[in-house]
Amino acid sequence: MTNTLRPNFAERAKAQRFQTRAFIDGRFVDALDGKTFTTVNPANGEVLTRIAECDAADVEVAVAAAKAAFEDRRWAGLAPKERKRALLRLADLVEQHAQELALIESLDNGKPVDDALAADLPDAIETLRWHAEAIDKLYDQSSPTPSDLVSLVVREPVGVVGAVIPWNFPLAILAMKTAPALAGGNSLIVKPAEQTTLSALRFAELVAEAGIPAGVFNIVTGFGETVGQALGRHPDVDCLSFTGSTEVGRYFLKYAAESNLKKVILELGGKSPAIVMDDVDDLQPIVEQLAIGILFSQGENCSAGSRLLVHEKVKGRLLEALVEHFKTWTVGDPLVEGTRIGALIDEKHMNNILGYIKAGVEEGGRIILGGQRIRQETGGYYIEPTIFDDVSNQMTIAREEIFGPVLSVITFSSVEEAIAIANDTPYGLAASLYTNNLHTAHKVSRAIRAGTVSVNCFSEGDQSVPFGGFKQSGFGGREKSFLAHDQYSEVKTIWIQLK
Ligand code: TAP
Repeated sequence: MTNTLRPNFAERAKAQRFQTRAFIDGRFVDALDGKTFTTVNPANGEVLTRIAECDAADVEVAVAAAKAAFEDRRWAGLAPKERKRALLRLADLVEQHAQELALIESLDNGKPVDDALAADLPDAIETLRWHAEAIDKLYDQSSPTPSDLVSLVVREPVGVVGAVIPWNFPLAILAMKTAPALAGGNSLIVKPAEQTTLSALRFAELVAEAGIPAGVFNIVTGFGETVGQALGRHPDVDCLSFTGSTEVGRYFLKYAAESNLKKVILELGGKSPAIVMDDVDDLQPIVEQLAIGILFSQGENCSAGSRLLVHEKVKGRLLEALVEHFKTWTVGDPLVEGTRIGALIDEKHMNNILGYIKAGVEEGGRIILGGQRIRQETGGYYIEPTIFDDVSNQMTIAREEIFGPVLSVITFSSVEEAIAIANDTPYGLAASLYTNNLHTAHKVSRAIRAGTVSVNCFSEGDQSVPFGGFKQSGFGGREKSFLAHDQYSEVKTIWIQLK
C-alpha cells in the first residue's frame, strides 16, 4: 500500500541543492588551491556535484582555527549547561531538517531513503541529545584525604580533536563523534569520507545556526591520504578519532607514533558471527533478525552478522526459511518506497564484493541464493542478497570483511565448537546468539570475545550502552554511553595543601 504522507523523494531530489565547500572557522570556503573532486550518486552512477578538494595546507588553517577556539575558551569556557543548550538546539535543527538530510544521505550513499529517515536520522538526533543531556550530569571526584589536604580528580577536554569518518553511516557516525567531543568542550575538525561528504556539510550549516561558535566545529573535505593523514600527523591535533577499516586504522597509530603521540581512538571492522543453537523452536523471528544482520544497509555495516554459525540439527530448516525470506528484501531504487536494499557505495567496492563471491566459489563454497550484480542498466552498483553454504571458517569469505549483502554459512555440532569458530577471527566487534536455553545464552555470551553480544536479536544497543571492539576491531575506548566522554577528556588530579 502506498503511503500518501511519504514525500515524493524522487521529485525532491531534482530540486536538492548541496553545500560543497569546506567549513573552516565558521565560514564555507574553497580549497586554498581551488581544486575540487566529484561525488557520484551510486544509484545511477551520475555525478551529483563537485566538492572542495582540500589538502594539508587547508588542514593547517583549520587546526589553527580550532586551536585558537580552544585556547580562548569561547566554547570550553562555557558552563556545561550552556554547551548542552547549544547541542540541543542543533539536535532540534537536525530533526526539523530530517527529510532533507535523509535525502542527501541516500543520494550520496545509495542507501534507501526510508532507512536513512527511519534509522540514521533518529540515531543522529538521539546521539546529539543524549550526550548534550549527559554533560551537566557527569560529576568529577574528590579522593579520601587527611583534613589538611584537598584532592580533586577532574575531567578536562583533550583540546583539538580530529575525526575521520567512513561512508557507511556518514551522519550517524559524525554525530557519534561530534556529540561527546563538543559536549566536553573540545574543538573538532572532521574529515568525512570522500564518497559521502554532503550530509556533513549540510550539518555544518545547522551547527552555525545552532550558535556553536566559529572555529569549534570544522569540516575539511578531501581525501584520506592528504587531509586524513595531515590530521593524523598534525602536532596540534591532540586526539584523533577514527572509524573505518582496520587497515587504515593502523596508519593512524603510525601517524601518532611519528608525530606528537596524540591520543588515538579506533573503531574498526568486523566479521561477526550469528550463532543458531539446536534448541530454538520458532525459526521465523530468527530468520528476520539474521536478514537484518546481514542485509540492512546493503551489508555495509561494521557489525554485520556475516558468518552464520548454525547447528547441524536445524540447518536444513533454517536455510530453507532464510532463502525464502531473503527473497523478500527488494533490491531497488533507493528513493522508491518498498526498496530494502539500495546501491553499494561505488563501483570499486561492488567489484571487491564480486571478487569475494568468486573467491568463495573457487574455495569450495556453494551459492544457494544470489551471487550476481543486478540492475546494471540503471548505471548503479547493486548486488543481490547472497548466501553461501558449505563454508569453512578458513575460507576467505569467512575471514575477511566483505562489507556487502553476502552471508557465509558454517555448520557446527556442539556449543564448544560454535564458541571456537566464533572466536577464530582477528576481529571482535559483535556477535549474536539464538537459543532458548538460559545457560547456553549466558555461557556463550561470556565466552565470545567481542564488544557487543546480542541474544535472540541482532542489536548494537542504543546510546545508553558502550559500543566498540575487542582485538583488531577497536582500540582506545568505547563510543556511546558515558564512556564516550572518557575518549574526549583527560583526567587531571589537583592536590591542594591547606594552610
Ligand atoms: P576506510 O577506507 O578505512 O576509510 C575511512 C576514512 O579514512 C575515510 O574518510 C578515508 O578517506 C580515510 N582514509 C583512507 N585512507 C587514509 C589514509 N591513508 N590516511 C588517513 N585517512 C585515510 O573505511 P571505509 O571504506 O570508509 O569504511 C568501511 C570500513 O569502516 C569497514 O572496515 C567497516 O567495518 C568500518 N566501520 C567500522 C565501524 C565501527 S563503529 N567499528 C563503523 C562503520 C564502519 P577517503 O574517503 O578519502 O578514502
